[in-house]
Amino acid sequence: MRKGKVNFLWDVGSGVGRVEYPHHTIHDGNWHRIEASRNGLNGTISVYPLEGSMAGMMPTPASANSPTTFTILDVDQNAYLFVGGILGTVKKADAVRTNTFTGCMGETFLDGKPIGLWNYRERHGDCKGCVVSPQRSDAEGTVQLDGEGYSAVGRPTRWNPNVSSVTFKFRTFSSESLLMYLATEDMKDFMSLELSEGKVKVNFDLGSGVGSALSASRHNDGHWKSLTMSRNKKTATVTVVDIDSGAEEKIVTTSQGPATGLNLKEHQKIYFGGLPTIGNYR
Ligand SMILES: [Ca+2]
Repeated sequence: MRKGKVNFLWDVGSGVGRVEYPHHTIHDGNWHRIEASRNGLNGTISVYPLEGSMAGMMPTPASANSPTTFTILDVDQNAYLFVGGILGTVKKADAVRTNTFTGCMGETFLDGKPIGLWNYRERHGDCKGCVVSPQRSDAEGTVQLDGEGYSAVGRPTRWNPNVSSVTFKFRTFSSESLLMYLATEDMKDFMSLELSEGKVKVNFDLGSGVGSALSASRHNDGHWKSLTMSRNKKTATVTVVDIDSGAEEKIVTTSQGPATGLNLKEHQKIYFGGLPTIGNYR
């Protein structure tokens, strides 16, 4: 960032290419999304304002070319990726003028792969990381939860206590989180879907004892997952599909005792992505 403007610099071995995004400054306290791509000698940068008066405005991408000859960026497994600053001990390209950053960053991707900003090898300064960064809203009828909020939906009007079916997508690096929760007023009947050490955990009780299962693999790898839970009386099946790879994991569990119905009343809510801080939960 130079005087609030985002600069993208690259060198594939034949000289520095540089492009500045000219249309917005980003040091206004609002969240922005920066997209930088390089194809051969050509570098392109776009800045999407996510908040403030320009929120939602589509960017006009800015491009430039670096000097000719080399077009391949040689990066191997020993290369470091620095985010928000460079260690003083590392030799940086002369063209890069700044080596620190003050502010918040989140939702970082390299070549389409998410980078967990708390999964670092070394850290300097007292930054604890930002828990929340805003999302661009996309499909209608979709709620995006960013780590602070939760969503409560009313029980569907037509409710068959003997069967449950729910599908949603999630994407997270968090190892412990609540994906879905519902319970009757007396808390005898309940159902929850959680991440525990990154593994998907289902728990439910229809009034006569718990059924519980935990996935073998972790699903907090920052990739989009599609989760489907379907219950027929005492048996619940949870399927988690990695949307990119298509890899599927299925867990099945049966609850104890004779009860077969999840007797949620019409006014009771189903929670996604967290719970209100006031209340009694099981
Ligand atoms: Ca029941």
